[in-house]
Amino acid sequence: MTQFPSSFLWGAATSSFQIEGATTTDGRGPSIWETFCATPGKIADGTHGDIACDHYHLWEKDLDLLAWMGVKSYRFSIAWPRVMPTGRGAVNEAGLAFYSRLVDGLIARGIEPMVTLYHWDLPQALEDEGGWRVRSTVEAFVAYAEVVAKRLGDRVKYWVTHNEPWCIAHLGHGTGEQAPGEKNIGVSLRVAHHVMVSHGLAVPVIRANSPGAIVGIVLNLCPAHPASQSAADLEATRWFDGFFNRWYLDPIFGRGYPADKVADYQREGALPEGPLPFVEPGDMEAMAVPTDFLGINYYSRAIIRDDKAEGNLPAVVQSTGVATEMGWEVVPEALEKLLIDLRDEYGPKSILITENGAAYGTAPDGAGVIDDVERQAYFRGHIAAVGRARDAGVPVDGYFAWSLLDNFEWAFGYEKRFGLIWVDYETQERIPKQSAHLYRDIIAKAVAGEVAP
Ligand code: IFM
Repeated sequence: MTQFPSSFLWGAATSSFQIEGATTTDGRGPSIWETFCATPGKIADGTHGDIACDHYHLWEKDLDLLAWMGVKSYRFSIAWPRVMPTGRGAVNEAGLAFYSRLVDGLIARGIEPMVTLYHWDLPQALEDEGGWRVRSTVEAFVAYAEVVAKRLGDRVKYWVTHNEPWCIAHLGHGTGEQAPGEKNIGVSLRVAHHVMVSHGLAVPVIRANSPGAIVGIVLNLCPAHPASQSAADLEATRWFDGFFNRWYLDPIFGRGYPADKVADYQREGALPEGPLPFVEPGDMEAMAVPTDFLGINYYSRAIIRDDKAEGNLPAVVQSTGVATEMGWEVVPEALEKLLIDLRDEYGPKSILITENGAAYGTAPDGAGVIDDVERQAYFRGHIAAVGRARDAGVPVDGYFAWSLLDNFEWAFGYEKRFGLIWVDYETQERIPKQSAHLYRDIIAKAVAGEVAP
């Protein structure tokens, strides 16, 4: 039980492709996600984002829901192909005007906008030129960031360059589970590098065009807990932690790429021996650009077991057995530990939990009530964990629930529902779930200076 300060940034988050729909409206160009959705077998339920939550048309209704919940901030992303239909060059005024209206609508409701520049919807035209595999996309991203910052920077203070570089790189180019669907670990490392360099180069451009900007990057982190203290499990944990977390944290905090992981990737054939082929002079400095906050998306932890090690010690860390419909274990304590570990290891000056939430399909009952008890427990537990980390001195300054709305959950299509608000995809009706009522109460209490949750 914690008292959150009145300055604490309570929010909710979404992303453009997951909610907007209107993929061909008002001059928007195609993105890699339309191409991916059109590829048979890629999306579990065979759907696409063409309509999604039709937020492009229903945005005022959605902003009213945010205001009703009492959030102080709304984190949304800009669809690059809406602003620059072919990724570079010509700017689509209608696309920019949409986001300008959205920002004005938020401000009119007393809600602080937080803009994410890249949440995965790369213009297809850039992908056709090599996408994140090639250096020219770094330049294109910086130019795009400048266009958006110039237009919105007078009213937007909070900026996120990229959402979850691990997903962009690994799921998009390593396993191919997400767009553009390539399966090559070596390529995924090159992509990760370009994404992080583009972050570094965009930060000063955003600052130059948005007075007083508060800028950061968002990493999805998955704390790795060894199943036992055996050498094998500890080694496997090192491997996983380097692959998922340190590959991104270390360069951003000025440490360069972790040497143990470079050696792993060289041994495994994903990288050649010698200097990293994709690193150009100045890159490591660019990636380490000082930022104002570190954004963390936390959903679950991983228990790491080397199943192949002969005579391994018995596992002592067991799953809680409680998982969301994504199969992700529910462990709020792991978020608390992650925050403390990050403070001790990297010392970020400010942390924002930019996403945290749970997929459960709880539907309206006969009376139209959606009593999503598991999601309510998830939010209560994780917000309490954030509070404990704050009490322990970790500078966590905000928390954004994922997600405002049920939406297009990438390769899972519409099968997984993360929303505080239920969306009926046939009628586009929105119904606040009981978790939305809970979140509203938590925010109201915290803002009133009472102990929450
Ligand atoms: O829906 C995604 C979001 O786009 C990025 N972070 C994780 C969420 C849940 O999978």
